Amino acid sequence: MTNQEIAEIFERIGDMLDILGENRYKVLAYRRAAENIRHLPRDLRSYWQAGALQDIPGIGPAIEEKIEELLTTGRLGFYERLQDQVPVGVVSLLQIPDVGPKTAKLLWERLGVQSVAEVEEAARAGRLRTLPGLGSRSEARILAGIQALHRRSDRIPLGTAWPAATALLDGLRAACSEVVQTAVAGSLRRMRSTIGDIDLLAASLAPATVMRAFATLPQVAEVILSGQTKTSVRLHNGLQADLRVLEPDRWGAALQYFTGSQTHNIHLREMAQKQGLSLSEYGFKREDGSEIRCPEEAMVYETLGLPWIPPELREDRGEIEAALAGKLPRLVEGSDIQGDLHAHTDWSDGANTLAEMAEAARQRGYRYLVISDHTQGLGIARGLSPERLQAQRVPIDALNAQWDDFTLLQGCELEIKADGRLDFPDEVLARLDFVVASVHTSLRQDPEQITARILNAIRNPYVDVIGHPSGRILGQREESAADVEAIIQAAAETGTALEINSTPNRLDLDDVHVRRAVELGVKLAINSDAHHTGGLDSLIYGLATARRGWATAADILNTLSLEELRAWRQARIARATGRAG
Ligand code: DGT
Ligand code: CA
Ligand code: CA
Ligand code: ZN
Repeated sequence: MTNQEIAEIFERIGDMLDILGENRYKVLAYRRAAENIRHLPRDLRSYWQAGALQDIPGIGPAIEEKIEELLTTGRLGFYERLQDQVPVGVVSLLQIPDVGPKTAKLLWERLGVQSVAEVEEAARAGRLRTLPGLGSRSEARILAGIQALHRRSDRIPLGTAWPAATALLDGLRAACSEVVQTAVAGSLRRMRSTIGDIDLLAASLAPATVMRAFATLPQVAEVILSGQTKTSVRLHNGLQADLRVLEPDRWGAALQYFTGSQTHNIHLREMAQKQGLSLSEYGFKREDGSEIRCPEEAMVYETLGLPWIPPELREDRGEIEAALAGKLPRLVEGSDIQGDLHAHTDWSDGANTLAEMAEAARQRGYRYLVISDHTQGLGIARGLSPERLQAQRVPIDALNAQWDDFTLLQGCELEIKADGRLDFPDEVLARLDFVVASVHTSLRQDPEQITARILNAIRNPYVDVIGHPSGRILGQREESAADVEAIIQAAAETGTALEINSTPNRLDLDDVHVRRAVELGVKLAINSDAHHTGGLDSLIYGLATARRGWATAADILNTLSLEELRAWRQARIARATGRAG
């Protein structure tokens, strides 16, 4: 059994217990075990053989016993008994956005439905609205959720694929001395928010040796296809990865070709044809059959009379025209980032202390970190009252006395309440160094209602940034109905910044909205929204999203120095309060 299959069983056990109304902690324990097994770098069996199952976070004696049963017999009695109580089809209803365990149970018990298709049929027949607690609005929402489900593919988040790909290439270089060069290609190199499969390249004069080394890496669960220049494998974590091996003097051409996107490549090929050249993954061919090999990627572009184009822009969204006109943007880079404007601590729902978060930010070379714990309105995240917020100032000041190269700023992640009011009055917000305002509840309101809530926050003089404006969770929750265009326009008027939340399953704003914000001169904040020290590293995904949206350092708020950042807030407040202050 693969890790993926075992993880799925535990995931399903969690869902079944949830539908049966079991204890919350028990449900969470199974989900956590599933999540950790899913992301293991090696075969679960090897942990078991080493007697190290309980070293995996979230695996205690009860779950260890179940893993053993699965690995030795391929079956699990506990799971089979649960299936007698809850049909698998009922569990599948949980895939529908907005259908939780309570609703799934209700639909099953009252209507007897046991599949998404049956729910869809019942909704179309108007039978959902008759159930207690559901109305015609819920019915429409569930129907819309089913539509979204049909559109959804099984693409994986960038934040899952990127570390897996990097580890594979590290492993390959370590395992095989015949490898001259390696690179990530495909949508992953373009840093799309979701990835279909992982594309890897290696340059070598001994392709067969490299392929063999690749196929036997510990992450590999099975070889799907093995050809002369390409090997496709499935990893223990369920992802598919393709490795192509090529001659070093064709490296640039192959890297360019396999980075894509396909539409970008088609556009380049048309340009080549006009010059009497044909372009493929092997390089250029002239009409007389002679070759132009490209050991470097830039040579492909150079041959076509273009400057090198950053991979994040290669979607044929005007980058080739901009390159021809000498108008490619100088995209923001990691080294431009001076600090992070959104992080949580154990004062609300974060895992680490103020001191630990500060030290982690400082180690990453930042000059400042905004502590933005949740406010009281978000009860489930242990949101802070104005009093606790004031108390938090004391340790922050004490920590700041220790450094002269780094500053903790006190902020909050201000709850935008369901009725549109903000969680704190202006005088509390005025005392803070920085304010991120976000919507976390009632995300399914009508477009007018939810847009009005966010616009109200944008117009507050003390709100600096709107956090994760669209509310999407990749693979789980569609964007809210909020009118993002209206939000961007309002932000342009008030000078409020919008967040690019870097949490891998958010990436919100997305690249397309980022580009629109850049067009209208709106400042963007690339924030980690870290809930533990390691979470700070997610910033690379937000940075990539900013780059895919054509953002330069000047478009990004957290490229400012500490002094500039403080001045930026003060100037905005002064302007918004009519220069009274
Ligand atoms: P994905 O995997 O769906 O996230 O998207 P990509 O862009 O990684 O697509 P993939 O994995 O099918 O192929 C990787 C790149 O290789 C793609 O961006 C362009 C290039 N490529 C692969 N097959 C073809 C093809 O048949 N025609 C063209 N023009 N390009 C191809
Ligand atoms: Ca791919
Ligand atoms: Ca591929
Ligand atoms: Zn947050």
